[in-house]
Amino acid sequence: MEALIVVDVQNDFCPGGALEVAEGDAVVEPINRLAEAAPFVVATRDWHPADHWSFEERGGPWPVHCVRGTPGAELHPGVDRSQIDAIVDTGRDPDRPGYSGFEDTGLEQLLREHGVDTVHVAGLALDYCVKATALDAKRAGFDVVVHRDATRAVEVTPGDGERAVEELREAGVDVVDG
Ligand code: VGL
Ligand code: ZN
Repeated sequence: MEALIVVDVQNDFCPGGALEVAEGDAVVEPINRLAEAAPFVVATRDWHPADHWSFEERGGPWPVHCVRGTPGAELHPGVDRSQIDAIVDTGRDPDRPGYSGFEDTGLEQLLREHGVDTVHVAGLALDYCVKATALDAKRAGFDVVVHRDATRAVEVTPGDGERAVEELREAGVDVVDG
């Protein structure tokens, strides 16, 4: 059984958002196509309290983004809701990293309940939440495929996207085009 995890395709990570990823919205169409082919689709949302550790005002690396319940935290309007079977909210603890869709969410159990053995991963951002989610999926024992063209990287430092791909491959994650 295969599942697709759509990571954090939210307004704040798309052009015009609070933590804009270059071409972030370019993942929407390829993800809708992947979702059509996937029997089980989980969308994650970065879903922070207003005092999350990662915000600059608490000394963290990021501007305020994806505060739960705000328009910036909504899924991009182009994401086909009818394909999504479950939504998993991440980064809810003010003091925990919260990059991975598997951290404190019950996602692993949800996938197991659905008989999932292979996990496809796409979304935003390749060098943070996509990477962390794919690595945790692999550690949990799933076969993992990351769809490169259905992701974009933040690239705080240029090359972070390609370094993420290398790290994923070293961990045994299959990174494919498309
Ligand atoms: C993410 C930075 C901060 C992500 C979330 O979804 O990759 N990146 N919060
Ligand atoms: Zn975040």
